[in-house]
Amino acid sequence: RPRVLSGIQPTAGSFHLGNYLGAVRQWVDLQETHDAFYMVVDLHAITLPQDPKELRANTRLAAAQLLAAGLDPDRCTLFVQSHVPEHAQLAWVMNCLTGFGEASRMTQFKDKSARQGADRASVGLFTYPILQVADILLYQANEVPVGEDQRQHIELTRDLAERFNGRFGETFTKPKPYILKETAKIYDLQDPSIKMSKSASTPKGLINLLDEPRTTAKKVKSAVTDTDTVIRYDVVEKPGVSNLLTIYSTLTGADIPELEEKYAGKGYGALKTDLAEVMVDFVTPFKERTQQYLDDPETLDAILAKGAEKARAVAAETLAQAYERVGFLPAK
Ligand code: AQP
Repeated sequence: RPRVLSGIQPTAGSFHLGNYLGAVRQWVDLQETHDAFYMVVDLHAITLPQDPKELRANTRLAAAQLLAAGLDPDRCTLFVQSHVPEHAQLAWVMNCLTGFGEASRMTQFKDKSARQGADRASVGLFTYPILQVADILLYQANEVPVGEDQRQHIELTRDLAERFNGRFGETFTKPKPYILKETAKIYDLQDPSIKMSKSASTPKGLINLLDEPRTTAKKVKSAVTDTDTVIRYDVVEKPGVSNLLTIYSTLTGADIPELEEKYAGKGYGALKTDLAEVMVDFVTPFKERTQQYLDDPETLDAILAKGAEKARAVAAETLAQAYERVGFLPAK
């Protein structure tokens, strides 16, 4: 089976709809066909300041949401990044192979550090894509299911795999991004020119899966569309409506032309009312299932411990090989 690896940050508490449609949903599907490794990336989370208690609680919460979304610990390996120390260890080697200018070109760093104020951004935020390189290469992943915003980091991973292999001998698999065109970028409901994001979206533009379902319905109903009334998929002329159609189509399985036909002549109100209902039907059981996992932290921690053990077996082997190739003296 080909292998996939991906991760999600525990920082926001609730996952948002962009995280789910852009990434997590694909993770659930891929566990059926791939040898799948998924992790809650707490090392990445501390690139921005975190309250320790909240970070710990949010890490469990992220794992609970992944299980609620449909990850099955018997079909995939689910773990917490800091439980596998090899991530930080390989990251150091990768840091030393990356050019400063190369790292400076990462657009996510530019965006996030600009938002923070350049002086306050940490060195960790700067090298975060390189930790991500290590995350992926440790598992020799063939594919990495992510949203469009991560494409540049997968490119960097490919470059560094090639560089390491060229310099030290064939060691790492060169991974490919797994990005579904339709859901690669879910947009903010109030400003469909930007991606839905926990840090850049306003509360009304961001659908948190753990919000009260009533709140979610309200946000869908007040989504920005345009002054026209025609329901047509057209990302350039009608970004707001197109975003709603994408969400509707992915959550229900109805294809977009079918939806255009269904709502022909009906106006935006009808589309939004129905989509609000679809969303409520989706988030209500999701929220309940998440709570069930949170109510039983022992089971949750046991799942994560078993996942870490499985992940470590793979990661330790890759790291040992990389360390040997680099020329580190083996410890006796
Ligand atoms: N709007 C989106 N559309 C499609 N995919 C998205 N992803 C995030 N936003 C969208 C994908 O979700 C996965 C997890 O991302 P993350 O751990 O980077 O989550 P995050 O940082 O919490 O996501 P945000 O909201 O994008 O955070 P900020 O605002 O900090 O940048 C990834 O695969 C990502 O592509």
